[in-house]
Amino acid sequence: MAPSSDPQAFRAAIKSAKTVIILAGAGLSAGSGIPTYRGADGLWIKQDPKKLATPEGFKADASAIWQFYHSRRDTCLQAQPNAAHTFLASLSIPSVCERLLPSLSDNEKPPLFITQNFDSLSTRALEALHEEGKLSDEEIKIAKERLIEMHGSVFRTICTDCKHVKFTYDTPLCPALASTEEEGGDVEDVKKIPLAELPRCGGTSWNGRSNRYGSCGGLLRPGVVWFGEVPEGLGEIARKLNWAELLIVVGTSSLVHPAASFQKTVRDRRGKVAVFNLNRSEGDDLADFLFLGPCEETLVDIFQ
Ligand code: BV8
Ligand code: ZN
Repeated sequence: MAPSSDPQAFRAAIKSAKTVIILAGAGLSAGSGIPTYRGADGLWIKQDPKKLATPEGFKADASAIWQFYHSRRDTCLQAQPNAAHTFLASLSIPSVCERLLPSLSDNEKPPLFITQNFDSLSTRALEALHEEGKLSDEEIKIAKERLIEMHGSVFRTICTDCKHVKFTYDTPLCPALASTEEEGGDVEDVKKIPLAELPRCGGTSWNGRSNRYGSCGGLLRPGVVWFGEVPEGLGEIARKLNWAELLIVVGTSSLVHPAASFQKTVRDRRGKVAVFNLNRSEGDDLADFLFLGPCEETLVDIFQ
């Protein structure tokens, strides 16, 4: 049966669901000016993910990868959460959650929010509500626990030696990245930064070995999940998908696994799937609901 695009039917499903999970992809942040991956001007159309988004690529050319991620960090830093980020974050406000999702069981509030994006805009949308006093200290703590950035964050670094993980909005992460090429330049023609001048553990370029955790001088890597690496939070995600009565899928081509398999997992257990996308996407003909258009409009309108 073709997916329904009847807002009333969707609202009825939302109001009766005891467990709701949200899964987002790059389309959620498109409205904030962050390029998607596979659209006409997508990142993976212009660049080679094997060179830029794999551990092997990092071993082969850490300088090119750091320049690629440095420019993406800056793009994400300059971006602002859009209406869809803010709407999804507002589901963590108890009164909003109660009004829109009245059947959610207590331990399912707010709904689990899985994002494939590493731009941290969903985190920043929560922080904005907290600054506005719409989320208490306790509520934002719970909301952040219910947000799984399954592909990591571009604002995290991981030391390749001592494994220290650091979260920072600082930019550039080292002097050598300050004058890097603008995003979109071909990887081949970026300058070659010596390994010693790339981001190092403890923030200083390293001249002597030290085994101090967090300042060992080791080479840092971007804290994102590359192809061939295991995404984060899969244990909790698998447990929750088993019981999900409704999976809301926002702005993903549903081509990257394991996230691409979540729709089938929910449907196989008789849960419902609602897809919000600008265009048709993989598997959406099997969805129960399909709302085409920019999610920063469709997602917000449907709940009015
Ligand atoms: C793993 C970080 C083993 C780096 C990313 C099974 C079958 C086939 C392949 C595999 C498989 N299992 C594993 C694989 C290999 C691989 C994979 O899936 N390859 C695919 C591409 C063939 N997967 C992996 O390697 C994963 N690891 O499997 O480990 C394992 C797993 C489990 C347990 C044990 C071992 C790791 C995947 C993570 C890779 N890292 N990013 C970087 O990006 O720099 S992936 C990258 O793709 C991003 O994270 C992105 O979020 C993600 C998914 O892409 P989308 O978000 O969907 O973006 P896209 O551009 O494709 O689509 C955007 C959509 O938005 C479009 O539909 C568009 O229409 C829509 N849109 C646009 N504007 C709007 C909109 N919608 C609404 N409103 C708008 N305004
Ligand atoms: Zn270290």
